[in-house]
Amino acid sequence: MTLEAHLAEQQTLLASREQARAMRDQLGYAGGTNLTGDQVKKLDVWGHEIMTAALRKTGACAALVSEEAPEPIEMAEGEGPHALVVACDPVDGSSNLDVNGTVGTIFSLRPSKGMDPAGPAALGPGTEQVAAGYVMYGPATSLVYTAGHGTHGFTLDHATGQFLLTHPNIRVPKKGKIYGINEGNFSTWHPGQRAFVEHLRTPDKATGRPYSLRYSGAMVADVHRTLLEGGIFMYPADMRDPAKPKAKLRLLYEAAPMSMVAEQAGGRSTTGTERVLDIKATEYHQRVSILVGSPDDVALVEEFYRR
Ligand code: AFP
Repeated sequence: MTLEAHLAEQQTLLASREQARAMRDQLGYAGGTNLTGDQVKKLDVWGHEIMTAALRKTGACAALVSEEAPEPIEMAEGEGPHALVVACDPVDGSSNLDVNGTVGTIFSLRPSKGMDPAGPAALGPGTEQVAAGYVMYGPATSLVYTAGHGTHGFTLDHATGQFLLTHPNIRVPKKGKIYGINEGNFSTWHPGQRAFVEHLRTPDKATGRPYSLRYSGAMVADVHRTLLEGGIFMYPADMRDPAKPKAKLRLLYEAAPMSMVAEQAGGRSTTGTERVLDIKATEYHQRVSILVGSPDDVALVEEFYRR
């Protein structure tokens, strides 16, 4: 090899290393924590900015409650009906970003009720949502949503840029054989929650046990699987101090929209003792327990909480 050829080869190698580093850093940690104490990734910030700009452009939105902003972002200026308040987790499952795992975007729409400022219209029970859904960025990009008349799934066709209706009227199986939960937190759970998971792990042919465990770290991916295959996804509260249960997932832009999607597909969603959609949000970043999935599996976990 000549010296020139060797130098050219080294330069190409260096350029591709730079490019690779830039791509890797795009997924990396941006520094700081968000309101709910989670590490903020660059894509979280980017997702929030894209969502804000896009909603502003529509003229449909009066305010946005985003995981990445402490207070609602008012957007009543400009033309348009501004009749909706949107709550959104722009990048749900962001701890998956560094390992190229599945993430999603969750959204919830409520009427703005003519309120000015409109942000407070996002508070109240989840039954006030007029539509909800999520986008999942997996091997394919899926959009699943409900406007109160069933839950429907679309898949992005990259060739045309269109979302095609691939899963009309999704129905959650009555009972499943998969559960999803962060079992590392086992010792902090409500006794009924612990007994339920012990139950699912105990072999019994007649009732289809043991269940299999699947957990991705992104609620969007775990709920999506649960909608299609049945079973139950759970993020129960930390009950170390029973007087002060500490939940992790956010009511307005995680639990309420996913509960509406699940219920519209024939599933159920509970905190263990209460229907999630009946819980009145009093704070924008309120947290709540959620156990969501097949109606029979959710009924059974509620029974364990009552025992
Ligand atoms: P982020 O949206 O901050 O990445 O959190 C993801 C999430 O809210 C939800 O999508 C997951 O189910 C859950 O948290 C995972 O939490 P653990 O890492 O505690 O299991």
